[in-house]
Amino acid sequence: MVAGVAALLLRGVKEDAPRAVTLPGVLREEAGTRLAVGTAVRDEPLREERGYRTVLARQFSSVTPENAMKWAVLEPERGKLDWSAADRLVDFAVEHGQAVRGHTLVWYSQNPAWVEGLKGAQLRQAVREHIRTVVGRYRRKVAVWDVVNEPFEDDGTRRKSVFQRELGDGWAEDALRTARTADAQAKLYINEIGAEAPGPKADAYFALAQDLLARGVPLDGVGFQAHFSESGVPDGFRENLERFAALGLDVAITEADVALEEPADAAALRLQARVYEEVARTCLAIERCVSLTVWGFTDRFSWIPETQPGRGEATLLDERLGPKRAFREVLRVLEGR
Ligand code: 9MR
Repeated sequence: MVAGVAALLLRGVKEDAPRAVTLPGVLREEAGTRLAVGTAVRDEPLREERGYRTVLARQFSSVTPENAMKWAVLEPERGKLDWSAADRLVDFAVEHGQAVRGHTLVWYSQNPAWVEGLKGAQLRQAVREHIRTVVGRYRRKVAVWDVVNEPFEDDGTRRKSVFQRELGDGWAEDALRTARTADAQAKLYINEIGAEAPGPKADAYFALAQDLLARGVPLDGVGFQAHFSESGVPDGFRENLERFAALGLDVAITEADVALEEPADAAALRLQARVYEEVARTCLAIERCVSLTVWGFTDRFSWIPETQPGRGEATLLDERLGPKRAFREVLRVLEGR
């Protein structure tokens, strides 16, 4: 017994890591083949927490590396690639029959310093090589790629980034075409934050999708992150997704969570459950909505408290991996589909 505990500690398992509790149902089973139910995954608990791994394997049919495939993580120094965290997740997914959403190839954030310093043609070459290398490595293992992430500002203009500055609007198209040369089968997506409801950003996003399709650029789907809060699901969410689906594209909810002011009381948790429910219902109502991914599945690991002090409790399970009302609601929606 004592030796067992010591062995766990030696392997780096946190003493206070929760065990997986029995949850009242299995999301991936209820969703069946209708849609993938996914989550963002962190490397640290994937390595260190058995309870986290157990819930991850059992509940979800799709996984997204929360950070492990970002350029700064993969290649902090030019030419020195570190695949360890990304490989760990891909191996886990293969072992548990899960799809992988590769996230993300070209994004304004989390780039290595050396990329931020490149100019013009050199940057174009580096981006192409990055995409070919990463997509090529995971061919047949990563089913879906967020090739282009968050290309717009809230006002619908192109987001300022090294790519936009050095390469102009064409970087998104170039990224998609390059990804297609590296993997003929993977579903290629653009993914956006805050474009859930009609408005300048969603309209610019729609115009981009239309334009790419009209010019024969390889594009299979559009992602809507769905980072929501107690203010609820914005009006027009469903209609907005439907117009993209009507273009012949798959749509996906890629990063759903519902941030609350801490500590959240029972009323806030009820409200949160309703928001999750509506997100799930919206996806099910749209035939082309092929996946519903949450941005972390336990309040123990979520970007919200780390970036929005005083807010949190945004996920389906509490810090001990116990079910919140939101989990039961999503389960109920999937059961009744
Ligand atoms: O959840 C991610 C967090 O751990 C990182 O620190 C952060 C870095 O910017 O990125 C977070 O994930 C983002 C995702 O990759 C793209 N959409 C917005 C997500 C939340 O910021």
